[in-house]
Amino acid sequence: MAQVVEKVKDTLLNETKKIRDLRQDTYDLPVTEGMTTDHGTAILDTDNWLKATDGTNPGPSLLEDQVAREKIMRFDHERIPERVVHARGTGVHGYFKLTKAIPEYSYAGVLNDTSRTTPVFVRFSTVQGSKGSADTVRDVRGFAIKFYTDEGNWDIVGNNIPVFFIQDAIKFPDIIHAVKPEPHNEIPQGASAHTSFYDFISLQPESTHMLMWVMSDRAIPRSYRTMQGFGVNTYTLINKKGERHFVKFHWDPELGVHSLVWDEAQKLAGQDPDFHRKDLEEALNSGAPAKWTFSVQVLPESKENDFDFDILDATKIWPEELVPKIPIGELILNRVVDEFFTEVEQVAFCTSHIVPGVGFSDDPLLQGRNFSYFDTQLTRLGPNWEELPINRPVCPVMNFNRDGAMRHKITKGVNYWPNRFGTAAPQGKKFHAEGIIAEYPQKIVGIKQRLRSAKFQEHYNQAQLFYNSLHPHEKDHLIKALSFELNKLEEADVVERMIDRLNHVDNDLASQVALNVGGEIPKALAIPNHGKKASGISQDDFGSVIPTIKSRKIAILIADGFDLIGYEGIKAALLSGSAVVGTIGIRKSGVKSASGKVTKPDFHFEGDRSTSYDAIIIPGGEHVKVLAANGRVIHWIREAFGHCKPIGAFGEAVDLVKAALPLSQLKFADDYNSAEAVSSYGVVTARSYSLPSAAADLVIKEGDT
Ligand code: HDD
Repeated sequence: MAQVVEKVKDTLLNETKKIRDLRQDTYDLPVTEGMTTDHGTAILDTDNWLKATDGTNPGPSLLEDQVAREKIMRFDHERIPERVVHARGTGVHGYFKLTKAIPEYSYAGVLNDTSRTTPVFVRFSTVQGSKGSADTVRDVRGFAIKFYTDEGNWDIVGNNIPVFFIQDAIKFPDIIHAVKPEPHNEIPQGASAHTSFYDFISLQPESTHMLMWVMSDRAIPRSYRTMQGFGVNTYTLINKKGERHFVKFHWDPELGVHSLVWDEAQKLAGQDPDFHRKDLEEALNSGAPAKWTFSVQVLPESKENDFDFDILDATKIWPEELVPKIPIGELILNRVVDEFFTEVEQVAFCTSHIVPGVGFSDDPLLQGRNFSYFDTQLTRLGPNWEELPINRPVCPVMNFNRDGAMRHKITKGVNYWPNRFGTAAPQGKKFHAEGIIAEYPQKIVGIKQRLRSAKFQEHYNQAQLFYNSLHPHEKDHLIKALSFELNKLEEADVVERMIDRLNHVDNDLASQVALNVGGEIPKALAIPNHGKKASGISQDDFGSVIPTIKSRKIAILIADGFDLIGYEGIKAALLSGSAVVGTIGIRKSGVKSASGKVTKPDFHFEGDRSTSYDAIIIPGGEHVKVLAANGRVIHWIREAFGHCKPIGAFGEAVDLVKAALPLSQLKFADDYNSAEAVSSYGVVTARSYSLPSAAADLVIKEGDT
């Protein structure tokens, strides 16, 4: 195992070493001569404030102590404003490999040169919660990627959901004010189940499609590594002939799309608020890079009006049946950060950061975003934020922007253009020399008005498309999620408006929610629910079988008297599949096997929970008597079953598991890869992965009944 991690780390370091070298950063400076102040003078004592003393007893502390004052001052000013949205997140390094050049669409180097390894940085995030909120709340997940390309930084600032709540950026402050904690009591944190959010949504039909996605399992991902990424907005690509195509960007995870179950997500938010952050770190450090396929959907300008929706409307998808996805590259995330604040807190993305060959569209949401990101960094990082190591391009930067707080670069020569030295932007020369058009000469209309096109007025077709495309168990989860959320609202008229809104999607959906939350059961509306479905919406389309146990977290439960050979065999089988194994014992100080050998578990039963694991396995041996008498162990088994997780049992442990679960509902899985399971909690989900063929005598598949 260790050698795998070292090898992986070396490869990764080389691939993204370029960035580090270019930044001449002071990584891991050895503190050989002792500590210094920020201004470089030796610190002789960092434990005692300088005081007036009588040689034995100290008197008052002296203000003149620069060492102490500097240390306290630096501490007092460590925090910068958190992001106004997406405050909670984590980020890692990696690289992008183009697998298919697309010169027919774009002349961008990063989309044409398959020999390149483009370093990237990706930050995943939630939206509503503040910086210290939990990872596993129900929320959209940010998926922001910075490509450090040879032609400049390219930021695709996406989400794990392909559409958005609003069509026009001007509504963004409203939707965020509505979903963030309410101004009178700053409640709730990390949740949308409150009146102001649904008051806004129920008055904003354009949010209906996005609401379906946010109430589906997409909003409680099992891991950042098992969610899709979408650029959401419509951009454009420009080729060397000056032809323009509309484009949408997609990231599909190698592991498939998988979610937690809601009961699990809520518990994890309390038991392990850093669950997703840890999952990503453990996976990358265990030698399991996270991978996505990068695809584009491309539309020639001539087809802009061929659809019953407006392709510039961010509340609509481009169904893959109508505009196929073209896989063109691979994103591999493989290196955790060295320091969270300097890399993750200070990384800054801008939708307006595109590279030549990529362009904007008139998508009104994108147009407004282009202003907002560039503007918001000033509050968090100041005008020279692009000189910070994590934001600095790896290609030459040359312009006459100068000064501003925290300016790092020392630039010789004049600070204006034109000038007597004739210095011009080197990149501009290259493009002009090759006759490449950097800005697309788009024809634009000229009447100043505040309006939206007719197609922007339609809000239900795709919400119905989404709901129709879900599997029964996914619909069940969505109904339960909406029932959970609306149940928390204090004002009946907001509940009624929401039921009416849902009724525009599907009468059965609205009726079940109404029944659960005590609203009026609505009559079916005349609006046609065309029943159309689209691929890429139900999670099962992505293969509910996670193809590997690599980086999956698996718990082995033991107590005194366990079968040592069985235990060691199971552990070796899991580690050989690069799983992350946790041994959970009756005590952490040491558990004795039947043959008398003492094993030190990673956690004791009170110190960790089944929610942190993807499966549990119990070896055989006399220890089952001790386990059977431990209520926490029985809860481990039942909770894992209730969350539809595989439970493996060997020898004597088979009867323990059968006793712990509602036998009448049990059927024993004879294969490990079933796709759907009903658990004793009535939670139905599709989630499975192959357990090692360690020939468990009994495998309870994902809560089989
Ligand atoms: Fe945004 C941050 C994604 C709409 C304004 N947004 C932010 C982040 C992500 C997104 C992933 C976190 C970036 C990071 O990790 O630092 N935002 C989206 C997506 C949207 C979207 C996919 C819809 C398609 N955003 C949106 C609109 C506006 C903003 C309409 C404003 C008009 N977003 C911001 C921001 C943030 C931001 C306020 C806060 C922190 C930051 O920019 O750097 O400018």
